[in-house]
Amino acid sequence: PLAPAPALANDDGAHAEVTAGTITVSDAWARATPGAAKVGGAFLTLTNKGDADRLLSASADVSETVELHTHVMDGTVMKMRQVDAIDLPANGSVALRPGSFHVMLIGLKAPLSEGQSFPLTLTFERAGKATIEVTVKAVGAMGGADHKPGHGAMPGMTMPDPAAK
Ligand SMILES: [Cu+2]
Repeated sequence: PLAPAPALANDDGAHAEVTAGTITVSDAWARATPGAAKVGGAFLTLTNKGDADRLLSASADVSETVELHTHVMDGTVMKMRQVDAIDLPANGSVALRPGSFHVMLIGLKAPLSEGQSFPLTLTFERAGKATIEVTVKAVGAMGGADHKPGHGAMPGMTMPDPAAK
């Protein structure tokens, strides 16, 4: 007789990735927020092994509102803008990352602190819903947590050389 297949260790509630239909959601993280900040950003990777789909919305309990945003150049200034949906090409992938598409958490009920995690539910037009656990990483991770432009490296800053005479 056939031995039963070993159970896959993927049902423990702490998924590094989740799937909905043909879509895999992975690498979900958010930036820790300084105490007074009321907005935060969450980022993740969407991989689609089927027909084109669209991410229509996201929801989480950590903030009052959750929006889908992108960054656009307005002249020389990078601004963020809400989008109705994020297109997911057939057999393609889309990265939500700082400076590009992201999930915007507006009206945070409490600061996001490093090491914490929270569930984020994504709704796709075809694939339906997927809930992934978002891990909060350090404040300094890749850019400004409050989406203000100009959070790059400080220009022209040099350290005095203590060995100089
Ligand atoms: Cu935003």
